[in-house]
Amino acid sequence: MTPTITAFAQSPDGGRGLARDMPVRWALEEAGQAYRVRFLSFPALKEPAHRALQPFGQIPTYQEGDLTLFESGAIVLHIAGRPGPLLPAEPNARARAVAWLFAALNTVEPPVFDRSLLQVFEREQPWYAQRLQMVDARIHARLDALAQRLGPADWLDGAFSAGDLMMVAVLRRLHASGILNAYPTLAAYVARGEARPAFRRAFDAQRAAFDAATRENTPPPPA
Ligand code: GTB
Repeated sequence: MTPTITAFAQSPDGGRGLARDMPVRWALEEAGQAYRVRFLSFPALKEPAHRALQPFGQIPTYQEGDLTLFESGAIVLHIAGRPGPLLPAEPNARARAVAWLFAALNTVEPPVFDRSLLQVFEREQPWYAQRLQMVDARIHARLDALAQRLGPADWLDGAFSAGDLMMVAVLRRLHASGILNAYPTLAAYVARGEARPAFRRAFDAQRAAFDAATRENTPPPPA
């Protein structure tokens, strides 16, 4: 059965693939699984019909037969659970790949996401610059440790896994900040993830959806 995921009807990221449907799309592409996308407006996210699928009124969700899932990490893990390139078969290696997925979401992402929120919602506050400095220091502490662990390797633990997929998805949020420039090995790691054909397909699909929504919402020029 073809799964259906949800995504923003017009993502506020401007088609940069930064919303959380992106790791889900990427995982589906890596798994060679066809999928459909249901696009939702911001008001529709908060309707009871969507909250029945996602209690917090957010994207993404995943529906396949009688399974409904929310939380991008849980969805990626579910997709990765099938035989395929996202989780190694050997139990210990598999457990370590899952640990990296949690590290991406639970340890690296919090300060990265904090930075995005700060920039969007608190830019006008008198303490903005000071707080940005603090958040950046927390990001650097995480990236120092991550770069140290990655070393010269291509991926975090042997072959590419769902852990790398989620870590790259999180680190991509830092592109606009320039912070990754201080970490050439992490920048190369992100570029390796973004060069994967499955990433490209996922990225192009979300960009095409964004472009189509933009065309639809742009009034025609006056005759
Ligand atoms: N923990 C949940 C998960 O991982 O699935 C979090 C889901 C989540 O944060 N969803 C966001 C959402 O639906 C979209 S991805 N927000 C609407 C709402 O809460 O009302 C977060 C996001 C949004 C926008 C950008 N951007 O513009 O760059 C990037 C990321």
